[in-house]
Amino acid sequence: MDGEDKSLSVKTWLREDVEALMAAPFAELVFRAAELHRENFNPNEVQASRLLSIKTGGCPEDCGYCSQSAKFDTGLAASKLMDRDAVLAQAERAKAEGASRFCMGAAWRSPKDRDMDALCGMVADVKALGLETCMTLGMLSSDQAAQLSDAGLDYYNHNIDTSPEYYDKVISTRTFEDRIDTLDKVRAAGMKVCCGGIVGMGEAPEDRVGFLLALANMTPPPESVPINALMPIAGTPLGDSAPIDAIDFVRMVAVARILMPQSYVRLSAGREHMSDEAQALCFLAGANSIFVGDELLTTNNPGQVKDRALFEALGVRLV
Ligand code: SAM
Ligand code: DTB
Ligand code: SF4
Repeated sequence: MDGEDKSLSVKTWLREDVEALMAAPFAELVFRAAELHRENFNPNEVQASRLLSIKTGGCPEDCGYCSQSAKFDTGLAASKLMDRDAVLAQAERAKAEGASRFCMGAAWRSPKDRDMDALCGMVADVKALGLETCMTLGMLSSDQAAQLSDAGLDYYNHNIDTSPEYYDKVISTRTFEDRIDTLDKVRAAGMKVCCGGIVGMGEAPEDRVGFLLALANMTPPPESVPINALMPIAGTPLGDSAPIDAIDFVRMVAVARILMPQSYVRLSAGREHMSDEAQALCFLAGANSIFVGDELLTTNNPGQVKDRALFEALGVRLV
């Protein structure tokens, strides 16, 4: 694919292109990824997002990795949608701690129409602080997507999670096509797309290829691509999964960077269990976004003290 038109929205990747990248010698792969990274971004800057679970637990879906599904006994207490003021207070704290984007997540299959006014109010409040806004609320109707967009929502996160082929091994209550359908509505409403998935769920190498291929061939590719390493949750079907090898994880990041050179590639869940050296390799291989703070939605994240030390050592500025 080298030397082709750089207008990514029209480029179609072939499965064999992705297979070849996955099989490339590590040094070649990371070098190519780093080259493309610096052609498109400042390699010494990493974008910082902060998550908040605005509605936790009790979810009717059966995503096999998730602490928040009501189908599994994970010991997580369910709670109602947070008040607008409480969300605003958390966004203010996130801003003070250096986040530039605030991502609000709800454990729903879909939002209820009666919740839309409250959700739009939250978007407006967070935006008024000068933060970018992101929400992840499950499947949307076209009307709901338009309402969120009108309220000022910049990004909608909706992950494909894995390859189309492996999807129904992980989730049975909705299909891969349902996810694509919501992503189309998000685009049609004029919002930016945040879409990625999880590695370390027992998927085969060809599923990792199929997952990245599906993302890269979206037209256009997602602006933001979260790559999560599974946080194993006791009580879920995937609670005993073996952790993904660190080198394999870096490969995923590098291939994502090469396939989607203009997208933000986020080193998402799983930093808690990753060494500084593995994270440094991910940033070298083109990761340029993270979640900051002590917690993600329901699990832990390294937090400010550890992250400050890491980014100082790397000479990286969080933006
Ligand atoms: N309910 C909404 C949905 O599923 O779209 C939004 C919230 S859901 C928690 C957002 C994403 O977080 C999932 O699609 C999945 O990729 C990621 N995620 C959830 N649990 C995880 C875990 N234990 N480890 C890694 N990533 C996880
Ligand atoms: C994404 O891809 N990762 C974030 C965000 N999108 C919503 C969520 C990670 C959740 C990790 C498990 C937890 O904290 O419950
Ligand atoms: Fe519900 Fe989202 Fe968790 Fe799936 S990932 S169980 S939809 S909160």
